[in-house]
Amino acid sequence: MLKNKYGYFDAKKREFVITDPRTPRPWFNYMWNDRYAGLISHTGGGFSYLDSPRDNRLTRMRYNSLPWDRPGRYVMVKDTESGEYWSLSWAPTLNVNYDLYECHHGMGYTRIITEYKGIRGEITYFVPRDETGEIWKISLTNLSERPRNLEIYAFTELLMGNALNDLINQPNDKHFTDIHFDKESQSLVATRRYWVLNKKVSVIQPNIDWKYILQFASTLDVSGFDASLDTFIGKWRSEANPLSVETGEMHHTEITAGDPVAALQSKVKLEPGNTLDFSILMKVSEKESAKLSDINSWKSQTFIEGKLSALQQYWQDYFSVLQVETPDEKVNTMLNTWNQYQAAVTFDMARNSGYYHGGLLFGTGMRDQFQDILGMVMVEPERVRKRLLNALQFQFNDGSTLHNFFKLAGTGERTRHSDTPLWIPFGLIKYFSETGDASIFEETVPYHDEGEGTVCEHMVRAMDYAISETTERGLPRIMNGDWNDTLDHIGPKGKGETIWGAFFLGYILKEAVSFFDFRKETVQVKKYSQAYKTLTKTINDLAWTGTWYLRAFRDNGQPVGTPEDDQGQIFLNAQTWSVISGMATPERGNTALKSCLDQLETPYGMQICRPAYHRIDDTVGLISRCVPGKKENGAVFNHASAWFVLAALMNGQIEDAYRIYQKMLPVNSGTDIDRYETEPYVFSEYVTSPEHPTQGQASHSWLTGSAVWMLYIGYGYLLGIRPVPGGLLIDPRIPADWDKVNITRKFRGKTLHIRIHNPDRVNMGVKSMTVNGQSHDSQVLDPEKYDGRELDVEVRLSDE
Ligand code: IFM
Repeated sequence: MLKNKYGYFDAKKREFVITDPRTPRPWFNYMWNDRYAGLISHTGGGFSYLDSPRDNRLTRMRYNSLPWDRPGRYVMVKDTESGEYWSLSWAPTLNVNYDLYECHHGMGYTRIITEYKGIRGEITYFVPRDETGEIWKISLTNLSERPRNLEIYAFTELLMGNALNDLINQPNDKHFTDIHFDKESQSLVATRRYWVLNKKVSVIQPNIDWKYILQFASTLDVSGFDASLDTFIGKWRSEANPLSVETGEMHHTEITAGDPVAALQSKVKLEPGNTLDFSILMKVSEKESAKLSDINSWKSQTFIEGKLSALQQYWQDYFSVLQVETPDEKVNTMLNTWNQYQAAVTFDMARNSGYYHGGLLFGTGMRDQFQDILGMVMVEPERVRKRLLNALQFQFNDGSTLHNFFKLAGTGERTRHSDTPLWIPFGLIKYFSETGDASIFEETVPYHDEGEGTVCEHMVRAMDYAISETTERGLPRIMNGDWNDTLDHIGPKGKGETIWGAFFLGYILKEAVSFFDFRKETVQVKKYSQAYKTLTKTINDLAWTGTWYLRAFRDNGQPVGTPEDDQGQIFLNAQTWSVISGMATPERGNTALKSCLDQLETPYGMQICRPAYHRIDDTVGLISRCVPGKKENGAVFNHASAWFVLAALMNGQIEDAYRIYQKMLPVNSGTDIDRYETEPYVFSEYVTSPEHPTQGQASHSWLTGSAVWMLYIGYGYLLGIRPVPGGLLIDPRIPADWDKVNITRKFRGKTLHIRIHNPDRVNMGVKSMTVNGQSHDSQVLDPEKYDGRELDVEVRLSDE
């Protein structure tokens, strides 16, 4: 079993179980559906929102706060005999020593189990798949031998509206809250009498209502309530010791101004050995059509159980699309569960709503969105299709794009990052390769400024725009940065050039050529093949240093990333993409990757560049203002490190690729989890490199492009089962000591049971392949050519 000192993986239940709450950071999970989402830490901390974490936040979480993850969704139990009270999620009453504490972070739910003074509490937090609300499902068991009189307090701090405004204008914002207790539905009914929907910070406010009401209810009889944070918590106190809990007196405050809380009290008696099941409900409805009594239907145990099992069924179906069995338990754990799950989270949360991403600034990044489909597209292609069509609205007529957009505001920022438009063809071709759905290219989508075009036109405009934004000598202008956001001052005058961007453009051109070739569109094939050829020559003429490729040229023509530089000497992306794009000659590709291994390999993966910038360099940008060894300034930036794994696999350096892949797995962090700090079940954006005293420390977990890339590279290149326009390409590139791999993959309406045999212990080379017992000549399998829903695929590797 995989474990560390704070917990272990339960592979069967797909849970990470935390057994000691004193983790080095709060360890989070997500519970969400298409509209309603929440973060939940292993202590019950976190926040919820509807549609947009910036514009429509429901509950509050304070950033930069101590303790770390406050507030959250708390249920406290008080023993009326002793007066002692404790929380069912450890926080906020941290100092209690429980006889048992377990937090089970599972798929879309988090269950926290505690035992204290003979009372066992189990609280399961989840968001139903099809409701705008959340449920805290609770069981209390009396393990002691005497009857217990208990008071139960459930509470959460409300925000209701614009979270950015709440942060900067809370003393004024609190004049618009409105909460009362509805006797009929026995629920607290909360709303706000205005809604800030500005696209930026502004003193001008729109004259509109918050469109929703939020109801907070219990399935138990309510003996008291409070809507005012001040009266519930009391003066000079915190959520760790609320006055109302201490005194047992709720104030029944209904507020029309003030800081809002939703707090309910219930009183119960538990006989020895008895269990009481109840739930706390939070439901959001549109104000105009809301019927307060609707929450009553949520109160039945059947409803609650039904919603929980529907959620479990959803995830069971989700994982049935891809399951693997390799000799490496860590790879299995990541690919079968956590990596897929994290990919689903990034699909919906982008780089926006997390503990490290406050949900106020980024919205959905265009480039992130078109990459983040890589996991979800296998499972819910229709949802991905809709998402792609939606995102295309943020492309301009000339092919350029907004850099990011906000769901409710309907617009975002135009930052002129050079790579962003090119992720459009990237995502669309990947979508097509998975689904074979050519109809998407005929859909019409408006441009963000004027006019409209088919999806195919959108894609072509993105590429043509990128080709047109090249300098006289034919390299892409870096503009305000490329994938590396922090290389943002290399080309302020419009002359600076990106070498990584050139390889990326080359990769997209190559992909476009195969795509148009598949569609038999010869004009496009010719056009983009020519562009690829010309660009390949230009890069190789201008950017090769003899040992690796340069990263960029500044406005004044000075190169970035030369062997002579004493900082920012070598950049990983320029080397890896020289191979991924197929633009490096085999000799240069080998040399470039060897330079990466010599210069950039660390115990945690590959550094993004080295040496990190120790002096500020105004002609490079933010990268050099960040401390050395962290983030883009020389950390092991997992997204970029993943691309090394990809390049090495493509280059036939399988053992190197596998070594780096393994080093990057968060599961490995168990060896020194106190140093690593973040959740061991998901990738973090980066791990501090040896160039910083905190080396080995991870940060910005969950919302990172490495989630989808490590998944895609893992199943698509390492195990080598990869969608291409013509079907599924079978080209495993596995460690030589793996004798066999089994894969179940649903693909274009069929279930494929793939068995890879490696009797000669080689890394790669498909010697023979059979489908349903019949020999199959090509490595590309088109399942639509076969009858029946199940296909047995036998693959034999050999270097003969
Ligand atoms: O490429 C970006 C990404 O869009 C957001 N996180 C940081 C990456 C590197 O700068």
